[in-house]
Amino acid sequence: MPVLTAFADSPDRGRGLARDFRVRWALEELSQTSDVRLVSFAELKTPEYRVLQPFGQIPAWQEDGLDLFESGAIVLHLAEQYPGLLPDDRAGRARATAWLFAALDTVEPPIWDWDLARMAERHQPWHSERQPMLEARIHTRLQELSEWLGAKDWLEGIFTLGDLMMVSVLRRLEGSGLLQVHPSLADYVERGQARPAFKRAFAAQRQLFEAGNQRTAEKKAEA
Ligand code: GTB
Repeated sequence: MPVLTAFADSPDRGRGLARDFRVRWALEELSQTSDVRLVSFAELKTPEYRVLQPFGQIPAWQEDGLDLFESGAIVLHLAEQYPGLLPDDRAGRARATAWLFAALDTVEPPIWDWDLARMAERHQPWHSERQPMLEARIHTRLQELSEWLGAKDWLEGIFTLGDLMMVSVLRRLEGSGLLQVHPSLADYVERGQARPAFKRAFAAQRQLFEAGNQRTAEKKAEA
């Protein structure tokens, strides 16, 4: 059985926002399973773990004869092996892969910069001045993306790994109100989250998170 690593104590508090979730969702879309190995922050930084993931991060993937890291690479690797996330034709596969990269390399960076600023820099004196610029960068990308999407359900008409990654990236804006400025993208994310595979992956990670909470509560009660 392949093994996927995930946070033992996820700061996303069971909302499926850490990057292991996109792999879990892909596995469900492809009707595949894996074990999940929960890793503490301390373990992530050990030399043993860095053999698997050089940057000391989740997710990492282990299967017979292959250790892999980077959520995009793992999703692409899985989609190339099992039907469900890549079109059959060569051009369709290339277009879907382009959207995977667009999600990770064009849309995610401004979202990540904004979120990191909210989390790590909010007490800095310049934070409130910088935030509108970071939000404007996000809106530029969201506007461009919504123009491309138009009245389509999915970026290339049918659901592909590009949509799986784009929806995963946009979910990071949950609760910020930024996505709602672009109603067609809010609907797009809703459509992604309504997929049965998404729901199964979400429920599974939530169950694991709650089991972890339960264990922590029991340990506290014993102490
Ligand atoms: N490019 C890599 C990939 O896509 O696989 C990036 C992996 C990555 O950023 N992993 C993060 C990590 O391991 C977790 S997902 N961080 C620990 C470290 O660097 O020491 C990022 C993340 C964290 C928390 C939330 N959250 O709380 O909502 C969401 C996403």
